[in-house]
Amino acid sequence: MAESLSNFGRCTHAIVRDIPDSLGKEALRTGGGGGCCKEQQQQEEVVEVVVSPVDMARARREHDLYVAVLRQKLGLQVVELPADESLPDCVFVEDTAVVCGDTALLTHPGAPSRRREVEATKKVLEDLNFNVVEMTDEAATLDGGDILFTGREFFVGLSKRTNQRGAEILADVFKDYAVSKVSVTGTLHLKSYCSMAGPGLIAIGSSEHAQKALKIMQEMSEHRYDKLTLPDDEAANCVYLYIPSKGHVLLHRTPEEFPESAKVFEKLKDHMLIPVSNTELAKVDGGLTCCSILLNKKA
Ligand code: M3B
Repeated sequence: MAESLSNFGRCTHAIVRDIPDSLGKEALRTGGGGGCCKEQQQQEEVVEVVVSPVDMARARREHDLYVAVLRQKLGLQVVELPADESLPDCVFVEDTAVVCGDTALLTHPGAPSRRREVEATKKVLEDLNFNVVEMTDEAATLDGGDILFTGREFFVGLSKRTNQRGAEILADVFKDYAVSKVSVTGTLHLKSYCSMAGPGLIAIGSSEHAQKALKIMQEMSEHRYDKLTLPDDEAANCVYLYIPSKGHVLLHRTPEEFPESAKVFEKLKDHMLIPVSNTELAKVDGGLTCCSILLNKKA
């Protein structure tokens, strides 16, 4: 059944995962170096390849704060999975499942090195009694970072990580919703430059790539969305939640990281704004949405 729009952003539980030591050297990155695959190095127009090392202690402090916001500040039941050293990207749980209502589609991540990340997510979702569907077609690939659910429909980014077959399977599983495909250019995932900032409100970056994607989404949709344009693409990846006791809540990148974008967020008067810094995981292409799977479990 289609979720009611008034439920958009409601959530009771979150799945997060600890950062393994292996992230620093082995996590995949598009910015060159480390785990960057050949295919990416050839396709990506890397103008300048500067590999900044991840400060692991700082990465963990930032991640702990993110988890504390979800657990203490917002009162969610947070399931914290242990890190797996053999899965350097495992902190980015968003990519392992797409959950809408009580159905959870486990993904088949585009990067082979990330496929086993799904196992731990599967276990949690089964324990929480979600209707869990697996993507068994080996030819299908899909990363949760390419899925934008607006409350009314899905947009699926076709990227280096998500393919047509993956998008078809998602459309099959979430039959109540329209599913439209958007090509992702210039970055890793669709949500590398957009996300939902509220019901009917799309946060979007200012780059040409981001604006092009927005235009395609608007053209394909039967709905009208409001937009929140952020000067920085990275800042357009924010986490919206609706918490009955607090109202509209938005986790967004800090003024220290993105001063101009923070000013735009600060104009949102109906939201409880929570700045969260993510300087370290950003070096391996991680944003705020990447680090959790948000669930709404009805009593
Ligand atoms: C990032 C995975 C990085 C792997 C998330 C969405 C956009 C800015 N090294 N995964 N889901 N990307 O984030």
